[in-house]
Amino acid sequence: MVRFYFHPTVNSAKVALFLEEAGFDYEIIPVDTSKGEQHLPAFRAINPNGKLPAIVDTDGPGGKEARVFDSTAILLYLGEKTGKFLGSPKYRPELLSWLLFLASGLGPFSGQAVHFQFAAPEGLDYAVNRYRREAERHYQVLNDHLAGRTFIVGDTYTIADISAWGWLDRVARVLKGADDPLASYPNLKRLFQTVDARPAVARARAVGKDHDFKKINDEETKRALFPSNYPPAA
Ligand SMILES: N[C@@H](CCC(=O)N[C@@H](CS)C(=O)NCC(=O)O)C(=O)O
Repeated sequence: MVRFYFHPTVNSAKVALFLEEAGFDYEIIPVDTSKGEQHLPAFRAINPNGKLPAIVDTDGPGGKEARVFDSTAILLYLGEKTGKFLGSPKYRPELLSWLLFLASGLGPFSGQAVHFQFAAPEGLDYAVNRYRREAERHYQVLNDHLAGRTFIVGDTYTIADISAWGWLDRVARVLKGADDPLASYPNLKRLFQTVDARPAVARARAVGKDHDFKKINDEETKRALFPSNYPPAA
């Protein structure tokens, strides 16, 4: 059994997709980041970094509970635990490379592009250009790699595709203002459509729908999501 600490955002979505693909028995524990629940001590004991997703595997190594935080760590952990969606061992160097490319490049630059286009004060053109163009550059790298391939690694669906799907699903926010944001990246568009058509995606999208997550972006939300923008309490 896995306890899945969840917020309806990109990185949790990747884990939801894995859990649904693998047919895992899991319990959803909503953590409302707009209310600051990620900063509560009980959650910090699960993820000291105070971000979603995280899991607790009640049957971890040695039969003991184990926490895992960060979406890529969770995908690798659950992939290794189940033996699912890791692809052939002969492609492991490629799997690790593309997973980390997504985790440390495409994902964070996309996230910062969203931040500076939607959340930051107006007029920070340098930052908007920097993050948006770096996001686009990462998209181009992956698009080029996907020429003539169905999936990112080898010839099977893996956790790299699950990870990429999470961000590609939010591309309209990353490439704000584009009518058809993936039009310039036809191989990414094809990958997204291939993954998005899988039955598990519909189930993953339904995860957490019965929980009333806060939707208002008020002062409490800004302080909860961007605490480093505020001076520490005296
Ligand atoms: N590298 C982490 C990033 C996690 C992350 O940034 N999660 C966001 C939601 S997608 C979050 O929890 N934000 C709330 C906050 O930063 O306080 C991962 O892949 O899991």
